[in-house]
Amino acid sequence: MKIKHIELREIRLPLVHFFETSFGRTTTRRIVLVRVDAEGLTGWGEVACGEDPFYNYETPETAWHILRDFLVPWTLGKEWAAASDVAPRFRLIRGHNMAKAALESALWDIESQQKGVPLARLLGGTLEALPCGVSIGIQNSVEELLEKIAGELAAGYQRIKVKIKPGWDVQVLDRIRAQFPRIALMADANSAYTLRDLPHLKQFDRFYLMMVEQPLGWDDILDHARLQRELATPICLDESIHSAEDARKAIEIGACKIINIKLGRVGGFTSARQVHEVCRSNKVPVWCGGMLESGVGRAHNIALSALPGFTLPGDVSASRRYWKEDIIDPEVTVSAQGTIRVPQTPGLGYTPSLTRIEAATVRKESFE
Ligand code: OSB
Ligand code: MG
Repeated sequence: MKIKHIELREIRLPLVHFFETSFGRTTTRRIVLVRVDAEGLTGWGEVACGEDPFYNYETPETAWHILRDFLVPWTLGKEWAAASDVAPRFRLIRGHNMAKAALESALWDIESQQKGVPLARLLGGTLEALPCGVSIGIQNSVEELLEKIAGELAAGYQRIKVKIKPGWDVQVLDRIRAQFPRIALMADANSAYTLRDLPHLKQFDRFYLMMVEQPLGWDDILDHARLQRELATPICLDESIHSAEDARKAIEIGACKIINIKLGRVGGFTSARQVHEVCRSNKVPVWCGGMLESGVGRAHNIALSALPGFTLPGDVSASRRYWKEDIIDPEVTVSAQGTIRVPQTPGLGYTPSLTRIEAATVRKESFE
């Protein structure tokens, strides 16, 4: 495919409900979208980073810079045999995986339309209905959290993930287990603890969680290996895994028993497929994480989640949990059984709404 035109846009989307993690609260998302035109087709991608460099170092500004000054000039006007050919070229840039993934995934979108196959199938996906969980942020009170959990269970979601931090962990999990003794439950700390908290973290074992996600340093695997030896609860790594090599090393030293794959964090579909492969060959289950994506990123996450190693419920849930109105048609819906149907039509299977995207746009830049 020959790339004719690339457009960067920043959109603002207010969340239906604030989302709070151990590193802070988000109320409105700033999302950079990438639109690519090639061969008379249009592909879309989304930069998954947060507004602040707290989950990782990327921000909408750093992504815009890396896209405008490097990734766009490297791809524009060039002929690419396949979307998978850009990843080796992008590897020259250290990090900035979320910027890379946004452009790369737009090319996968185009390739799947060109070939007339669903994106999920082009990637090697086989699942037709995806098991869904939800990620519930820190609330103003435990009562509000318990109410939210009840609501999500009533909607059919198959597992509940709650965000934790020091001061909002053991007591909260105790209350959850008192009310919901048997639900599939997990906790995500987003790097809020250190090995000094070992005696405290050991208490988590009494909640028989499916896993505890990224309890220690955002860039650590060694201390996680030490912690995993002391914990019965499986550790799932999120922040520390950026590539198949990271996954291999983490598995090799016993730093985790489960891996959360995020398309943006690992730099796109080519890398995500490699991480998936390493995990599968080591019998490490994976699931698809989320970054409060708009419909564009959500559609990509759905395609990725169709790969056969995604055996655990992911964080990819219905559009309405995040947005009054999503920017794709149809919006993402979840069945009463807590599943998302993988689209069987060519391309993304969801159409970005130009009117809604335009209405939410605060800046754009075009490259011919
Ligand atoms: O660690 O998985 C995370 C949101 C923002 C940053 C990091 C994380 C999350 C989530 C939300 O857990 C997942 C979602 O609902 O999109
Ligand atoms: Mg996480």
